[in-house]
Amino acid sequence: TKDWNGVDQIVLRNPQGASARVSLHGGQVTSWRNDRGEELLFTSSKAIFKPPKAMRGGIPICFPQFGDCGSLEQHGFARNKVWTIDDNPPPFHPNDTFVDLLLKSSEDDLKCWPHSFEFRLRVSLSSDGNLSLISRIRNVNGKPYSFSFAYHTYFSVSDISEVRIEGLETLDYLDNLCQRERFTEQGDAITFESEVDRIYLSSPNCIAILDHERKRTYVIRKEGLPDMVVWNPWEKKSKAMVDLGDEEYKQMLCVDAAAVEKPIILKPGEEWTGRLELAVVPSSFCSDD
Ligand code: TA6
Repeated sequence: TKDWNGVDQIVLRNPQGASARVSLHGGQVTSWRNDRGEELLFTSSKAIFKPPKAMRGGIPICFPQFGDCGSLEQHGFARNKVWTIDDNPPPFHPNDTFVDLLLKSSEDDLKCWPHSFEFRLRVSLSSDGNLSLISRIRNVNGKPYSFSFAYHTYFSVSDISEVRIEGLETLDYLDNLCQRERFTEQGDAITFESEVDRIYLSSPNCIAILDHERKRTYVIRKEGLPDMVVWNPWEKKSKAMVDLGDEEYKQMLCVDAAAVEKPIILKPGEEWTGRLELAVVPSSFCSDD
């Protein structure tokens, strides 16, 4: 199918009826639904489905820069590019439905970021409805280089004031609201009563978002991505954003598996892999930490 801009998008569906939608614009996941058809990712009603910005919602990919601490545009250029279907994909798991996308550095990219890469993204939906994204980034340049990265994931929540995150207690974080000054989180689960924009460092590979009202827990598993970004713009910032409704901050929470504090370094010919796996369960559940 096509997206709102005539750019191709791919719909994945498992036999139980769960689904996911991926746009070639940005390689962005724009929808993930459980087998009851309930949408699990937030998309703004004011989202602008037009380049050169990622649409507000789903899972934009931030590469090769996270944020604006660098020479590139905010969150890098990958989210603004039209990706292609990868016709030479890596091996796969037979029970998953998936799509393989590819982004290679263009002449334009090389002018602002002179490091050739091949970025392979697999988005898959398992038989139990879990969504996974695997990014493989290869240095096809003659010299080493580094990058930062994030799966900027907008979760749909019932009411931001009622949700909490478990798994980030006692960690150090960089506060984007204070020039990335470093603080230490106290012992309690994270709750929300004002704007939050933090990069939690060296976080566990499994954390959970508990949505009490919906009796829903999102379980986030990651590999190769040491940090976890937590963002909610709250009231004032939402009003200043053209592509977010004034009240919509209440229904969204961004929790991004990321590599920000320590950039990923790739030698010539080397490949890096970063995985994200999302599941929804009725209660708190993290088995492998
Ligand atoms: O930490 C998340 C963040 O970098 C915030 O500072 C915030 O502005 C957000 O991402 C969204 O960025 P965007 O460029 O998509 O508007």
